[in-house]
Amino acid sequence: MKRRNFLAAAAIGGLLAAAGPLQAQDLPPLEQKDSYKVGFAQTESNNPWRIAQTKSFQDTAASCNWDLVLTDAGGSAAKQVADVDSMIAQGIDVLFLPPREESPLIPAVMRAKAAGIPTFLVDRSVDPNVAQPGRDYVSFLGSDFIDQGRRAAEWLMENFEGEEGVIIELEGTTGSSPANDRKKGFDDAVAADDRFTIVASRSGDFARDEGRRVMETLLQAHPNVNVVYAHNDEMAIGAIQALEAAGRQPGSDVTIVSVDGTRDALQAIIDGKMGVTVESSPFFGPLACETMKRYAAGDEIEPWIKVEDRIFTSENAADHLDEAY
Ligand code: GYE
Repeated sequence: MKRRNFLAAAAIGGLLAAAGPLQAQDLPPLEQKDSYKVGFAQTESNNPWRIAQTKSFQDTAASCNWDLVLTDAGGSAAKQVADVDSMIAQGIDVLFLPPREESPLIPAVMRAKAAGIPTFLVDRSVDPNVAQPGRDYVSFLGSDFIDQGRRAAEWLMENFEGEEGVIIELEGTTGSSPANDRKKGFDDAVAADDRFTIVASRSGDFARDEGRRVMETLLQAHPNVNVVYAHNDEMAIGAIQALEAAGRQPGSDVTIVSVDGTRDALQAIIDGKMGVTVESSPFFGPLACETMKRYAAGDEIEPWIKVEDRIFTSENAADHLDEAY
């Protein structure tokens, strides 16, 4: 390159750098075609929510004409990163990713973009201080987890009949966006009501067995607990098992509030053991298909496609049991 041209190029480069973050048009485009090779990198398959989500992607693969590349990270963020890398090597057209934790998956998101693969985060997000929709990935498809936590707290504050609420909180996977945000939404809301104290808050990794084990331990330290807030239904069911094994009566002497809307949770509500579960839908396949097609057609995609959630209590749980997973 001649020196003059080099200087001109350098000046333009400098201007671009000064203009700040890349713009939406810098996201990899998606060609319009009849069928796509689609990657879905699942986090783990040890709970009904994850299994229902995977099935939703598999069902959609048939109706949306996808050649689906499916992986299961078995509960390891490092494995999920490796899974995404292998999908990039296999030449997928588009990636749907539920990042198990907020930070470790960011390099994989960046590599997908660098390889020209448009990426949509589904159900979990990444640290917004580091990677952003419209720049590093196309969009986040998912629920408002802060609002879910707040709604669980609001139900508790309206329905709790005792004088003093002693709360044990079972957190989801450490470093995951739903665990961070469900905690914030709930904790901030109950902090405004001085009947309630959160005496312990510990991770049960969104898993039933871990929820049961953690609850067993915390029960010994806090035998006066009378409220459990679990970040998902699997841990709530684990907590119910631990409470019953200790001779307690979930639903009457301990109020249980949770998030998801699994079949077992709806049944526990019907049986009077659980008070409420705020819905968090796992059925992302159809939304993924529609959003991907809109992107390929050149539509502007919102940075956050928010999923609207219902709430299940003794008033409506039986009506939704058939559709539950
Ligand atoms: O609540 C939980 C699952 O990321 C929203 O992950 C999802 C959560 C869901 O393991 O059951």
